[in-house]
Amino acid sequence: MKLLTPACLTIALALVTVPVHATAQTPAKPAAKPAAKAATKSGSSAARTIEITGGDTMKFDKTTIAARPGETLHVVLKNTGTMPKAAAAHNFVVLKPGTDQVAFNNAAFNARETDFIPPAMKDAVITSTGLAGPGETVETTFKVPAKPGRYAFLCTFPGHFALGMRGTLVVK
Ligand SMILES: [Cu+2]
Repeated sequence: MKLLTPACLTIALALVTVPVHATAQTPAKPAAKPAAKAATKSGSSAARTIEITGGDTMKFDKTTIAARPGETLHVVLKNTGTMPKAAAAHNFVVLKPGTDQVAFNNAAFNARETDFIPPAMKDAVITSTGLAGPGETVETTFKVPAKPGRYAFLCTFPGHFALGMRGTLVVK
């Protein structure tokens, strides 16, 4: 569903131009995508890479990620959509079991300064990425909990959880 004509979109993009956060996990050059996979990080932990996408339909392409207890996952989220970053960016957030997902999302609505991770509930986060605008990729490397179970993952951009942008990390 396209809400904006291409012309509007261009203008919106020009107006928006959200600076790319210079987090350690975001490439320094927003325009140039790394041609090849980033060189293995020093100390190369045996992280298993999971690629996941999210687009303008506000859904992840994977709703289940299976993992072994305690393994290291490298989740790479690509935003395949075209909507301006301020209107629809995506992130990947894994929550601890027992977290009230609705409450978390309600709190996230007002947490734009912290990429929609509500500071008051950050202890509920197992891992999270930054926000990916159209065509951008964000990633996170984390240790899967040792305890088998089902861990919710979601996008905390306002409205996306309600539209179904969520899934389950199944640890067994
Ligand atoms: Cu999203």
